[in-house]
Amino acid sequence: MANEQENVEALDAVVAGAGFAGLYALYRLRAMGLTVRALEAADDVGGTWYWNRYPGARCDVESMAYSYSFSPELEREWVWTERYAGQPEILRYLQHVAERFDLRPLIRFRTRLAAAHYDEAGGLWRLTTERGGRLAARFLVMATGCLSQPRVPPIAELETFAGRIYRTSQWPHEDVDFSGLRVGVIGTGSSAIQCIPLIAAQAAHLTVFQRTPNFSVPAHNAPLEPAARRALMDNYPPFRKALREGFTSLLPEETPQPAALELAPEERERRYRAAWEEGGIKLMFCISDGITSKPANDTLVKFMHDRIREIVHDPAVAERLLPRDFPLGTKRLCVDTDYYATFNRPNVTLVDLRATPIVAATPAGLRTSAAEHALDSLVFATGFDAVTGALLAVDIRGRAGRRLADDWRDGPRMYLGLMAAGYPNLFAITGPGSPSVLSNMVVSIEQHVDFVAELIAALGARGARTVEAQAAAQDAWVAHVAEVAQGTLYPQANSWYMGSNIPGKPRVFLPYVGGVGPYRRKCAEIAAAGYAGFELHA
Ligand code: N01
Repeated sequence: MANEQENVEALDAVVAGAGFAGLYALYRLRAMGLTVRALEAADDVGGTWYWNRYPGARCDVESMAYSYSFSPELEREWVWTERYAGQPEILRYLQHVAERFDLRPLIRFRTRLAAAHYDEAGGLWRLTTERGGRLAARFLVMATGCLSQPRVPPIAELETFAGRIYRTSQWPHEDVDFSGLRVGVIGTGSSAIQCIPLIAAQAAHLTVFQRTPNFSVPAHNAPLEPAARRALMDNYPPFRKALREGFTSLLPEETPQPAALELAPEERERRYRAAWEEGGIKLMFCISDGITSKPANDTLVKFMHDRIREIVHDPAVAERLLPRDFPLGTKRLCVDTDYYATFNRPNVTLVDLRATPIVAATPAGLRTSAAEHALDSLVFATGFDAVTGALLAVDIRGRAGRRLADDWRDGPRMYLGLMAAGYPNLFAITGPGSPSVLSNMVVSIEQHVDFVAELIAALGARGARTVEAQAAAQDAWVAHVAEVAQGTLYPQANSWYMGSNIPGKPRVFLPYVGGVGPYRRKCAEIAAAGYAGFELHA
């Protein structure tokens, strides 16, 4: 409904973002009879999977698990083709979901939410888009993603570079052909590790600019075997239940594992080998204490160092590829196809930026403290302002004009990673302090959206108009999130989990490491207790 006088569109709910979270939020809120719109900066649905279309982009969670569970019909009709789905297939899936559930008419594309100010008198969020459009809504659902605010570090004189510049996080839609070209990739995180083998196979020469070497395990991706796929498709409910109730939501079977040092060295090696051969992140989870005990973690690190030395022929290059300054898993474990072997190619050079930092770009390439590297194209795979970046990119102001950016100066503060005290009816899907990036995002997204939808329904049932977190409950949750993290090795790394990749960002562990199943049970208990820790107002 448009209020002609003010030219403000008034709605029950606005959802920011049309990726996995936004699409499901639209589906749920519309089903409750709310008037709802999504604002999406891109010209199509997909979120992460719309933007990150670089060569080799692929999910590191297995495809059958990395999909919605809310619709049995959708589960029956969508046929995943590979063990790990590539970006084009996931994007097609999300486009299919948008069409199948007729969500597109609810989405305003090419529309970025710029500001959200709470109007206390009206009990409304007043929203402004980047192009000056105005809306008003009782509920605002931030489905803006955890890894959606790209970070490109400044490089001196980059404007002088005569070649083309790409960002993995905003890859062009048209085909990029590196044939015959000298390409540089900056970064060695998950995005770089996926695109490096493919760029190396196409380019005349690839120079990898590495600041911190990373751990990566083989994906062993393959087409899904039709009979096994069918068996799972016919029997999804127990599989979904196991994902939801388990600790990680990444692997359906979570049998208890022994502590690393309880095992004889040969048995430990056998387990690590088996996990390596199976592929994917299982290596992290084939012992119980990999992320809590440094001596246990050291055994994983040694195993990985041995594999890297085995794969990479040139011992000097292998040594440069060995991660040494953080425990395995405290930065997101990468999953690759032929990453380390790529450094055996004659057309690939590894530059160690710790030894020889980048000084400046030149018209012909990049100059480090040791040499000039001639490049025709430069690819930034330099990461994101994770978890809080997309939320703080919007000028959010709550009660009495308080600014979220001020309230979060020393780190994000949310109750359950869902709501912030002083910001009524504003929900973050997979916000800071929830399992989010440590979990299977689709599982966590569905849980949060369901929680929010049920909370909104509870408001209606009680005749209440607003809900917000209580400050005391929020403080206790934030302290709990920090305390659980302190019991792990995570704080030992300079990772994006800790905000360390963004200059000036507070050093706070952003996700909740207490486990997906336990977190879900906690949320259910809170709801059953009449939404303990939340304030509901008429
Ligand atoms: O980003 P990153 P990403 N000079 O932050 C380097 C998910 N994801 O886009 O470590 C030189 O991991 C930086 O070096 P350092 C996944 O959760 C999933 O790769 O800061 N280098 C690092 O090497 C992942 O963790 C999938 O020293 C600079 C790299 O850039 C998350 O997204 C695929 C630099 C950034 O790595 C982010 O991954 C892709 C500088 N000034 C992504 N600044 C899958 O599902 C930064 N770097 C498989």
